[in-house]
Amino acid sequence: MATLKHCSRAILLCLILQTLFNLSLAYRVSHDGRAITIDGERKILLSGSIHYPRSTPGMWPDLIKKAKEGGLDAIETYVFWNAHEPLRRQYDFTGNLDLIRFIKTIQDQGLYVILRIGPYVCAEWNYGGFPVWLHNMPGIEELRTTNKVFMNEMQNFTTLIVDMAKKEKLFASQGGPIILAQIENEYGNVMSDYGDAGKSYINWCAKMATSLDIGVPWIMCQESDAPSPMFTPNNPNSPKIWTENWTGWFKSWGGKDPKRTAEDLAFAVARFFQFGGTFQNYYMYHGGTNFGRTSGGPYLTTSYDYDAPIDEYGHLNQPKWGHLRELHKLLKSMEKTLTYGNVTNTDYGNSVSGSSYNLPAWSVSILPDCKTEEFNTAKVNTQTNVKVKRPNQAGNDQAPLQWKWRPEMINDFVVRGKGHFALNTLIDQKSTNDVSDYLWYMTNADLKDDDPILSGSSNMTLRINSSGQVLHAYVNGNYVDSQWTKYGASNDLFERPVKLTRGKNQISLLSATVGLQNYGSKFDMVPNGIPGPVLLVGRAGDETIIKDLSSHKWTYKVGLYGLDDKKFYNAKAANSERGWSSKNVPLNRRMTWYKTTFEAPLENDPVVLNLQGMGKGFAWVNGYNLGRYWPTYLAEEDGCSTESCDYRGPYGSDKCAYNCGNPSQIWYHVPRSWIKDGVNTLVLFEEFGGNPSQINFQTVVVGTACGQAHENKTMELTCHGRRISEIKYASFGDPQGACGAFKKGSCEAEIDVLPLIEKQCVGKKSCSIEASEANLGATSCAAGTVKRLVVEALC
Ligand SMILES: *[C@@H]1O[C@H](CO)[C@@H](O)[C@H](O)[C@H]1NC(C)=O
Ligand SMILES: *[C@@H]1O[C@H](CO)[C@@H](O)[C@H](O)[C@H]1NC(C)=O
Ligand SMILES: *[C@@H]1O[C@H](CO)[C@@H](O)[C@H](O)[C@H]1NC(C)=O
Ligand SMILES: *[C@@H]1O[C@H](CO)[C@@H](O)[C@H](O)[C@H]1NC(C)=O
Ligand SMILES: *[C@@H]1O[C@H](CO)[C@@H](O)[C@H](O)[C@H]1NC(C)=O
Ligand SMILES: CC(=O)N[C@H]1CO[C@H](CO)[C@@H](O)[C@@H]1O
Repeated sequence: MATLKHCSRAILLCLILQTLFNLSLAYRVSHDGRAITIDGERKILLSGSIHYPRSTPGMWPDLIKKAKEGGLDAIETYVFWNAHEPLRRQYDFTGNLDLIRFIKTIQDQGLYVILRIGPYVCAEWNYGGFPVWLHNMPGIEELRTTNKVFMNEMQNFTTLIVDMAKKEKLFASQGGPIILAQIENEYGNVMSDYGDAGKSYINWCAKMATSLDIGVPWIMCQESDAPSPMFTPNNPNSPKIWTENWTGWFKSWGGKDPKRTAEDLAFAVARFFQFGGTFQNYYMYHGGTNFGRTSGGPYLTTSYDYDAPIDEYGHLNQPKWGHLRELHKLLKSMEKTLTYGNVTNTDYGNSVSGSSYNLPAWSVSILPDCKTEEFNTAKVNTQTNVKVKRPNQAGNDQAPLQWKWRPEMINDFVVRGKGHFALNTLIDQKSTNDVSDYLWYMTNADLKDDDPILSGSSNMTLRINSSGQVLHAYVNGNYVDSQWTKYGASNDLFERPVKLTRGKNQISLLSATVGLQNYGSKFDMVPNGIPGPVLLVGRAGDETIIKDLSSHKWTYKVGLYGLDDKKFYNAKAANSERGWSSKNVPLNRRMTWYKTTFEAPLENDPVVLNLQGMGKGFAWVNGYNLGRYWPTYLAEEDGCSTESCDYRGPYGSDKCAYNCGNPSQIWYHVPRSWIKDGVNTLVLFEEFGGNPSQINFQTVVVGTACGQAHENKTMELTCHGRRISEIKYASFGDPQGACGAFKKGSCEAEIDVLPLIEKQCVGKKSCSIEASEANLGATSCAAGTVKRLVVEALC
C-alpha cells in the first residue's frame, strides 16, 4: 500500500550489543565478525517470526513443528506490552498471551528463541504495542524519548519480562532456548525527529538492557548510528544478520491480497548468504490473525496471513514453504564453508567451459561441489497447494443458520444523551484508554426562538472535523450519515444538512477507531476520535452564522450498551433468550446485534466464518473476539497482476498482488480450540447494516495439489493426510501456465504420462515420481529445453 504508513523494514540490519556472561553456563552465545557463535562454533541461523497472540496455544506445537520441518533453527517473536498489561500493573499472561508456554513449546521442539522485547514493536499491532494508558499518564508528553515517566514504565515492563524468563531458566546462559534479545525497535529511522533526546534515549535503552544481565547478546534493530557499546553494521566485529526478510506483506481494509513468490524470496535469501550473511529471519513465517482489537494501522485487516510460508490457518503455503526448505537444507550442508571459508568471486561471463548451466533471470544457482547444480532459486521442485473452503459437514448442517437479534440501545445516546462523564471540551479518543473502538460524543444545541440561525434553518449544516476513522452522526434521534476516509489515515471534514428546531437539540456522534497508528515518528501523538471543531453553520439572509459547539458541555459514553460487561455476548447472553427475538430478523439495520448457534465442524481442519453480506462490526464465538469484520470494504480495482506475475527486480508490496475489486476479507479464522463439541454460539455486532442470511462456517482444506519437478528431480505429491482422488493433468516437457491452468508447451513426452501418474498416485496419500526420460520416456523437446514434470491432482 503505497499510501499507507508501515513499519519500515527497508534496512533492518541489526546491531549486536555484547554482554558479559558468566561462564558456568549451559551454552555460550556470542559472535565474531562472521557469524553468531554457539559454544564457540560459527552458525548459520535460519529464523522465522511467529507472534504468539496471533494464533492459539492449541496451534503452537503444530506451527513450530512445521517451522522446524521447514528447516528453521529459531523462532523470533515480539512481546506485546499492551496485551500483557491492559491496565497498569494488572497483567495478563493467559491463553494465547502465555509467553512462557510459547517459549517452552519452542524449546520442546529443540529450536532457539529470539525475543524481541521492544517493548515498542510496531508489528502492525495496535498502537505499536504500547498500552494507551501510558500515553495518558501525568508527566508523559511523548513516548520513546527521554521522559522519566515513560522510561520508568518501559524499564518496569522490560524487567518484568526478563525476570519471568530468568525465573524459568529460559536464557541460553541458563540452558534455555533464548539466544538473542532485542531492546527498542526500528528507532534509527525516527531518531532525528526527537532531537538530542533521541540519542540520549537510545543510549539509555542500551544501558538499561545491559544492566539486566541476561547472559546473551542484546540486539537493537535499524540503528545505524549506534551508541557504544553497540556495533555499527559495517563494524568488522558484527556478523551480517537480517531480522526481517519479508515473506509477503500485510493487508489493509480496501487493500489487495499481497503476494511474494517463492522464487523471489528464495533469491533474496540466497543472495544474502552469497554475500556473507549468516543469520536471517523471515518476517513472518506464520502471520496469523489479528484477533479482537489487536490490529494496528489504522485500517489493518483482521487477517495477518502475510503470504507467509505457513498460512493464517496453519496450513503449509506451498510451494513457498517447501522451496525454502530445500534452500535451508543446502545452506546447512554448507555451514562450515559459509561460516569459515573465504569468499572469492570469479566472473565466468556467459559460458562455463565443459558444462552448460541454465540460469534463469533473477536467480541464484547453488553448486555445492562446484559442478552440480543442486538448487536454483527460480526452479521450484515443490508442489503448489490450492486451498478450498468446504461447507461445514456436521449433521444436517446445510440448513442455514437460525438468527436471533436485538437492537443496540442507541436511544440512550441519540435521544437521551446519557453518558458516563461530561467535559466542556472535545476529547481525543485515546484519553479513554482505548478500551473500546467506540466513543459517543453527545451535546445539546439549545436554540432560542429568536436565534438568527433558525431563520434559514432548513439549510443548516453540521460540520465536523474528525480524525478520519469512522464517524456516525445523529441529530434529535435521527440518523444523519456516516463517513470515513480511505485507510482512515488523515483528517476528514464531515458536512451534512441537518434540521434543528427551537429548544434543545440532541447532537450525538459515534466515533469508531479501526486500529490505532503503530508506526512513524511520534505515532503515539496522532489524534483519534473527533478533535473538532464541531460547528453548526447556517445563513440569515446573506450572512453566514457559525455556532461553535466545541466547548459546549459534551457527555461521553465509552463503548456500546451491549459491550458493557460484555452483556450481549458473554456466556449468559449466549444461553439466555431474554431480549433476543427470532421474529422479523432485520436486514441492513444499523447498530444491530445478531446471535446464532452452530455445531463444531467435523474432523480437524481449520474453521473459517464466511461473513459475506455483512457490513462492519465484531464477531464473537463462545465469547472469543474473532476480530473486526468489514466485508463490504472492497479492494482497489487496479494494480493486480494478470496470469503469472513478473517478480524480477526489487520486491515491493504492490507487486504480484491479486484479488482486485473483491472484498478485502470475507473469511474469518475461528481457532479450533475456541469451538467446543455440541452447541456453540456466534454473536455479531453490526455497525453499518448487513444481511446475516448468507453467513456460514466452512473448513479449509487443500483441494488441489500441483506437483512439479525439473528434469532428474523427484516430484513429491501429497494431499496432507487425505487421498489423491484424481489426476487432472500431467505433462513432461515444457508445460506453460500455473496450477489449475496448465497448458502443453512446445514439446512433451512421446507417451501419455497421465495414466502412468494415475497408477502411481491415485488412492494414495502421497507418491513420488522421478522426472527423468529414463522413467517417463523420451520427449520431443529440442536440446537445451528446460524440462519439467507437472501434475495437477485433486485431493
Ligand atoms: C514496577 O512498578 C511497581 C510499582 O508500580 C513496583 O512495585 C515494581 O517493583 C516495579 N518493578 C520493577 C522491576 O521496577
Ligand atoms: C581465509 O583467508 C585467511 C586470510 O587470508 C587465511 O588465513 C585462511 O587460511 C583462509 N581460510 C581458508 C579456509 O582458506
Ligand atoms: C440551501 O441553500 C442553497 C443556496 O444557498 C440552495 O441552493 C439550496 O437549495 C438550499 N438547500 C436546502 C435544502 O434548502
Ligand atoms: C477542518 O477541516 C478543514 C477541511 O479539511 C480544514 O481546512 C480545517 O483547517 C480543519 N480545521 C481544524 C481546526 O483542523
Ligand atoms: C538428466 O540425466 C540424464 C541422464 O543422466 C542426463 O543425460 C541429462 O543431461 C540430465 N538432465 C539434467 C537437466 O540434468
Ligand atoms: C524485502 C526484503 O526484506 N528483502 C531482503 C531480504 O533479505 C535479503 C537478504 O537476505 C535482502 O537482500 C533483501 O533485500
